[in-house]
Amino acid sequence: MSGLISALALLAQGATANPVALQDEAPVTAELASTSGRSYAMEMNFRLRKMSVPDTLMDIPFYSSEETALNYERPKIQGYAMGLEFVTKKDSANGIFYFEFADSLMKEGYWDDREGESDANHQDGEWIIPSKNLGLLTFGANYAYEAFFVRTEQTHGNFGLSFVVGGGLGVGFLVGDVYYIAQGDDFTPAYQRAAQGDEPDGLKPGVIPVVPMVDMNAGLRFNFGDRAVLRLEGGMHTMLYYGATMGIMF
Ligand SMILES: [Ca+2]
Ligand SMILES: [Ca+2]
Repeated sequence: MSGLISALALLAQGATANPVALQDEAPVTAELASTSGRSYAMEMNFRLRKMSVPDTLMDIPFYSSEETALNYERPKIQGYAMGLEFVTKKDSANGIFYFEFADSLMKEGYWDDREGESDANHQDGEWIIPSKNLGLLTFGANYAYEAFFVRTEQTHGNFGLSFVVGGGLGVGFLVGDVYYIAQGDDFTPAYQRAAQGDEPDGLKPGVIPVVPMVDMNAGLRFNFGDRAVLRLEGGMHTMLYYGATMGIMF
């Protein structure tokens, strides 16, 4: 019985001692909260992404180089996007506003439109020539939900790790031009006309000057010292992409 009483006394002591201890720690907690656990934060980030259209998608309208059996590689639609982000954060919600330039790495080359198996024609394709400055100027807004694995409060403000997933919409403006050489009236294939130095027939019709940027993103977000931010992400940015975003929180 006396054991129980002394245990209760200890508990009572603890109960009175604890609020004091919490009060002592309160300024520290508040300080941490003001930096890492703060409900509002902003970021300025630089980002770099590799974008590409997968071959499996290009195989639908065009023959692959293996199928044409010509010595011309079908060009890959791909490029590097460099841009800036402004991010506002509140708890698990991230609002990401970006603008960027996606510089095309697509080479000139032969695009052979697909016909039915019985009437396959590998001579009627077009030679497509992108101008040097071809690219997309994009801007848009994304939402990202953040699930915390390690909060910076748990590592004395040194390090944080979370999973981010989200998406958004934007708009992309085509910069530069796309020219084409068609099969000649005398049925000279476009690749042969290009090889003999024929001038392009003109601007490729049907190239869309404005494209919607549709985003679906997933990745990891690292916090360092509660000032530096790094995100490694992949997903869809109208094309498939993977990339890194680095910046500062304030
Ligand atoms: Ca055709
Ligand atoms: Ca064809």
